[in-house]
Amino acid sequence: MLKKLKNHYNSFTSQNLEDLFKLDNKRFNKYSLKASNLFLDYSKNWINTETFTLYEKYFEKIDFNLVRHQMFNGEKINFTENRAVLHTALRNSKNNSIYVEGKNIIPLIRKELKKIDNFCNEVHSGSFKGFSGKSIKYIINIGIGGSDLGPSMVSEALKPFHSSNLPQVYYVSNIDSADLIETIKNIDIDRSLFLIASKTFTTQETMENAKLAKQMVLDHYKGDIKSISSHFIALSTNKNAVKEFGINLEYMFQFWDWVGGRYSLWSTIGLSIALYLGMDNFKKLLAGAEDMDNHFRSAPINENMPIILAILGFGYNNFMGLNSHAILPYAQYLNRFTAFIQQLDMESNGKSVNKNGNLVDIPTGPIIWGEPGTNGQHAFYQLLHQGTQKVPCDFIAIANSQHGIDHTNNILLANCIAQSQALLKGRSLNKVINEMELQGLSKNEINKMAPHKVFQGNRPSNTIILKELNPRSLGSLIALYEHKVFTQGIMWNINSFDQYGVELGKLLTNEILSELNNNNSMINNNSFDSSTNGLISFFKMNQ
Ligand code: G6Q
Repeated sequence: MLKKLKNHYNSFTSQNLEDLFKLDNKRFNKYSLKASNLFLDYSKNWINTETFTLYEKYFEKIDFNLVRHQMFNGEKINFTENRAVLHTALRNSKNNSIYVEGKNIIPLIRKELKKIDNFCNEVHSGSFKGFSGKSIKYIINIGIGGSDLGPSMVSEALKPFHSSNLPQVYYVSNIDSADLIETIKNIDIDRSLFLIASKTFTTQETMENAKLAKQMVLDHYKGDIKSISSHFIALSTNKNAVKEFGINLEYMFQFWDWVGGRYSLWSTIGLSIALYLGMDNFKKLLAGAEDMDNHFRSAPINENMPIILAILGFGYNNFMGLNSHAILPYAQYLNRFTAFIQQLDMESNGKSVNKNGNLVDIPTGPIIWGEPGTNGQHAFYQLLHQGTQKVPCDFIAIANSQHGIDHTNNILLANCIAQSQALLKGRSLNKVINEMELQGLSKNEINKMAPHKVFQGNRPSNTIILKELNPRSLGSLIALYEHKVFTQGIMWNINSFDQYGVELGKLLTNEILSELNNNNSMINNNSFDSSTNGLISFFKMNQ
C-alpha cells in the first residue's frame, strides 16, 4: 500500500500546483470544507480524488476506525504506559458511561467540573479569601510543559473574554528564577492564589518554583504555616505529594492518569482558564472541542478535517521529503498557539520506534515551528519563499477583528492571503525581466539582478479560518490539531502518547547538578565525556 502511495506521490512531482488550478476552476470548492466552527482551504496542495481513494484503502489496512474507536472508548492504547487516552471524555457532555478498569469515569469528570465551577464562584464572589482576609485578584499557575502551555496559550488567545472583575492570571514555568521573580513583582501576595499544576507533583522545575513561592508567602506572613492553605491549591493526580507539600486536600483538584500532560488543558489543569475567563467560557471551550470530536468520529475521510490535515502532512513527510511544517497564525492573540502545537505534535510523534518495537523505516513527526503573521513575514518568510526547502504551511486567520477595527484587520487578512498566493504562484524569470524592462533598467542590471528576484512558487499551504476567535472556535481548533496528530500516529504505527524522550535529560541533570553543587574543584563522576567535564569546570570557575 505504501508503495502505491509512493508511486502516487511520484506522479505529483511533475505537477505544478498552480497548474492544478488552471486545469480545474472548481478546485477551491472541491478542496475546502466547513466543519465545527472552522473553515479549511486545502486546495493549494498536491491532492486529488485518487489520493483519497488510496488513503481510504490505507486506513482500512491500518484498522484506523478501530483504533479511533478504542481511543474514544477508553481502551489502553497508550500501551507503553498501560494507560487509556481519554482527554475526549473530559469534554463529553452526553455520554453517561465510559469505563476505565471497570469504573465509569463520567461521574468523576462531572464531579471535578462541578468542583471547579463552585471554586470559581467562591473566588469570583470574594468569599474565598487570602490569609489576611482579602479577596483574590491574582492567579499564578506554576507548572511546566503540558501543565503550562495549554492553559497559558488559551488565556492569551481569549484575553478579550476576560472581564475586569475576574482575577488576572500569570504563568510561571521556567526553573530560571527570573520567571517567578518577575511575576511576583506584579502581584500583591495578600490577594494571590498559587495553583501548583503538576500531574505527577514531582517535576523538578515546578516543585522548586512552588517551594520558592511557598517560602515567599511564609516570609510575607511571618512564618505562619496556616497561610499556605489560603494561598496554595493543587491540580494533580498525586494526593500524597500534594498533602506532603502542605496543601489542604479540600483544595486539590484531581485528574487522572488517562489524561496526558499535553492533552490536559481540558481537565482541572484548565482551572486557571476558568478563573481568568469565567466558567461559562471554559465550558464553551470544552463544547468547541466536543464539536470537533463529533466531526472527527463521524465524517468520511474526504470530509474529515483532522484526517485531511493528517493525510497531507503524512504525504509530504513520507513521500516528498518535506519534514518541516510551519504554523502561522495571523492573529496576535494566538501568539502562543504554535508553541502549544509544537509540543502536541513533536512530543507525540517525535518517535523512531514503532508499536512492534522496531526502528521505523519511514520519517515520522515533522519539525513544527512558526510565529504569528505578519511579524514572521519580516523575519523568516524569506526562506519559505526562496529557500532551498519547501515548507508546508498552515495559515490560520480570523475573519472578524476582536476590536472592530476592520481597516487593520483587512490588512492582516490581505497579507495572509497574499502569502499563500505567493507560495503557490511564485514569480517567474520572464515576469521579473518584463517588470525590470518596464522600469527602464539596463540589460546588464537585469542580468545581474533578475535571478535573485525569482520565486519558484509551487509551495503548498492550508488556510484555516475562524469566523471569530472565541472559546468555542478555539476549542475546535485545538481539537483539530489533537486529532490530526492522533491520526498521523496511527498512520506511522507509533505510540503518540508516551514521551520517554524527555527522560534522559532529566536523569543526567541530576548527575551534573551534584557535580555543580559540590565544593570540589575536581569532578568525581568519571563517566562524563571531556566536553561535559569542561563545561562543568568552566561554570564552577566562573561562579
Ligand atoms: C506532556 C508531557 C510533559 C509534562 C510536563 C509536566 O505530555 O508529559 O510536558 O506535562 O513534564 O509534568 P507534570 O504535570 O507531571 O509536572
